[in-house]
Amino acid sequence: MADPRAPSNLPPLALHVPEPQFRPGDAVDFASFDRGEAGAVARPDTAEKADALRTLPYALIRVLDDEGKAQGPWNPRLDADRLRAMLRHMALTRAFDERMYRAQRQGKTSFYMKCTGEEATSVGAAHALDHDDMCFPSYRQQGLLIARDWPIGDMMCQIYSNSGDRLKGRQMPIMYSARDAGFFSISGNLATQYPQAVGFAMASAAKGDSRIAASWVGEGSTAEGDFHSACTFASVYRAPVILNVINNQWAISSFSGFAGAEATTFAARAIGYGIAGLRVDGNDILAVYAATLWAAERARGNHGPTLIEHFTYRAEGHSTSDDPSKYRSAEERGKWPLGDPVARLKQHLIALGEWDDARHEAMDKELAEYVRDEGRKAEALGTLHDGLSQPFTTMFEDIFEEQPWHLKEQSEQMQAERKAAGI
Ligand SMILES: Cc1ncc(C[n+]2csc(CCOP(=O)(O)OP(=O)(O)O)c2C)c(N)n1
Ligand SMILES: [Mg+2]
Repeated sequence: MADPRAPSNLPPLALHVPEPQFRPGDAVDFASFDRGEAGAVARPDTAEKADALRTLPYALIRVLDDEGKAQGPWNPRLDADRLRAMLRHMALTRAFDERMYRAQRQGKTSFYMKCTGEEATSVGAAHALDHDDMCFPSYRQQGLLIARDWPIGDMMCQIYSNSGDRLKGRQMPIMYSARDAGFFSISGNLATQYPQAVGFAMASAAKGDSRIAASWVGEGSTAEGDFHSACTFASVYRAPVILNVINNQWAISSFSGFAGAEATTFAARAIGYGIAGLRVDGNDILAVYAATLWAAERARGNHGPTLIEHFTYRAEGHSTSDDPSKYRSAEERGKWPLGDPVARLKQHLIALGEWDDARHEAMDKELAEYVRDEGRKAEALGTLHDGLSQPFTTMFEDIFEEQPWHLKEQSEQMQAERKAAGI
């Protein structure tokens, strides 16, 4: 028998380990990125069979061109009032993020996550969905709640885990839950919301209801098994669901290559499951709106699910616990070839003669004051500086309708130990 340790005359194998294009200190040039032309991608019928849509996951649906003009068949032709409402929701999301980021730096909360640069992906989707369609978000979709006009004061109380927090301090800051806004509780376990959304959509179809579901994951999270089982179920049962992948290029300090971006697009995952896949410019709110509307119409017509990759850029750190200067070039944000979603919609409205710099400035000022006032009201109900607002004794409550014996026992033990420790 041949000695397995004997030197082989075959060429040595080499393991490929992805490496991002740019690291701290590198000059950034995105010239190799092909963004295509605004208006160039055809818009198929929403009832089209998935195998006739196979080129779409490799294209990039764009509506707004560099002059801020809306181009091509995906132009949703929205009226100026709707465009201004979307601009306002994106600007409010950004103002809210700014305020809460600073609140974390002031020690008022332990944690915050911004969605700067990605506002269009949730605000655009919220405007295209019906108000009662069910959303299964990740932690970076605060724009959904804001675009559904959910009170920002309620979101702030959740972040502060204060006496106004409906969730009684039992969720991490920013892990909102708002049944009345059709916003499913956020889970820190990545991608769990995907099978939940598909399950909701299947149930909705099985009951003959008319509500569809939509879910969002980051591109990094598509490497989770839950992403793939959700796609299988969605395909098999033709679930009325929109599966959004927010490709913001980074998963904390891992670049998108570690989730498979070097080999193909995230939208192209759809092909293997036999579902429709679209790839859109995620910084172009008109493209996001149009793609969501297309997918919603497809789902409502019982033609099945759609996977939408939103190509965007995480302009800031992953969270307040992150320092992106340690792993990526600071130049990336400024050189991003698809610009900024707020600036692009503003430019579009100005090009239409429906907006101007003075109005934009006044809106930003008004929103900053609104966020500050709501912030003061929320802070009056407690922040991290004030310690716990929710009594310890309630920690084991509200899990079951009737508290089972083992939780009762654990609660009593905790209270006895705290008493013994003099806390
Ligand atoms: C199952 C699981 N694995 C790992 C983590 C830790 N974690 C939290 S966020 C994150 C990165 C996710 O990146 P991505 O999916 O691209 O979303 P983004 O933060 O870019 O929006 C990781 C690894 C987690 N919360 N859950
Ligand atoms: Mg990401």
